[in-house]
Amino acid sequence: MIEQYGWSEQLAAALAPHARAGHTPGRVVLQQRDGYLVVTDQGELRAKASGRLLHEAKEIGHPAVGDWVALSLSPQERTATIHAILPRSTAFVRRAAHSSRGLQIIAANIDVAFIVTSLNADLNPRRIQRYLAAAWQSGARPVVVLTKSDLSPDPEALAAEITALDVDCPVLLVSAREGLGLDALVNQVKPGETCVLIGSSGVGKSSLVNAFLNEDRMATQAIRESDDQGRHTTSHRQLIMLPGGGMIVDTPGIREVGLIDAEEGVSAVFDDIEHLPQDCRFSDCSHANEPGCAVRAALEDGTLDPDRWAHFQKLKLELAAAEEKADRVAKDAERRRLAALQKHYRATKRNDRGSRD
Ligand SMILES: Nc1nc2c(ncn2[C@@H]2O[C@H](COP(=O)(O)OP(=O)(O)OP(=O)(O)O)[C@@H](O)[C@H]2O)c(=O)[nH]1
Ligand SMILES: [Mg+2]
Ligand SMILES: [Zn+2]
Repeated sequence: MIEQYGWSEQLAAALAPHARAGHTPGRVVLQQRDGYLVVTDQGELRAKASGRLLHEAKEIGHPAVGDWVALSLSPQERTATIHAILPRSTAFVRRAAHSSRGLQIIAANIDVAFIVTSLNADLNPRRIQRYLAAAWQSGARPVVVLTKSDLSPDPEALAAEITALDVDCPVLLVSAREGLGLDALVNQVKPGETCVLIGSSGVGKSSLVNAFLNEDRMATQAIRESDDQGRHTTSHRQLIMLPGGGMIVDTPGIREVGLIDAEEGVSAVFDDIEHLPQDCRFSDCSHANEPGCAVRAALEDGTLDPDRWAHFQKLKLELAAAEEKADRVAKDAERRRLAALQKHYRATKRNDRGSRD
């Protein structure tokens, strides 16, 4: 059962110490206010986090949809307790609005991030870039998805506009309503892989899930006519098995893209590593050959896996590069917008003068 959800040897190794304590693995498929739904080899069970895990949540966040967890089961009641979160391969993170609540993981162990924007509204390159930076940093492969292609007179031109931003990832056009482009989207997700839909309310995320499933499983709702904004129809994050063997996480529309925090994403995955350098003797330690380096000590005594350390350093570099790039692209777009405005302004002034003369 859990193999279908992407259970791997690596995860089995991570579970081993918990298995010795009698715990079994499961994957979080639904997160609600009062608890979770997890899939296990015993089927789907309601679950709650243990008190100790809640205590640790400040550091690594609460269990999130997509997380692999170690559970104790109480099969009679069809419930379970989550005792530990297995190390995440990727995580989409944002700072909770109330900072006391710490990190909020939008989804964990995501392979592909669909950055969803709808063609009935103005394309916002800056927003797309910020989502992309967050996606790269989460560790997932991003794909830009332009929805409601049926509402645009020239969807290909808009897709070309985004591709021209040098986004370095596929840009796909879809229409859930007309069933266009759906296969190309599903083909991005291999069996056992998990993708997430990230985007504002009303762009058509749940409609896409329904189109993939060929049934109205998720609630959808028309956007407001006054301002084209969505109505925040989806209220929970949920992981759904697709017919092709991949999985998809539907999420509530994100109100504020700035809240997706790329840097925190790295922290949520590499929590243990991030704190290590604090133990180095020198605060500016480069972990190369300084004496009293905690990182090298951990590498030598085997507590820090060299591959994980290398991956962490690579992500840190990419984070810096992605932020710089997002910044540059946003400034570029802003300059072009102002230039166009100026041109328009000069032209109207000329016309005004023309009509007065
Ligand atoms: N014309 C057209 N309308 C679409 C398409 N996809 C979705 N819609 C409409 O857009 C509206 C919003 O769709 P949802 O799927 O509820 O959007 P959502 O992104 O899940 O929104 P939240 O759950 O609030 O985040 C609905 O009225 C859909 O019928 C499409 O391909 N073409
Ligand atoms: Mg929805
Ligand atoms: Zn060091």
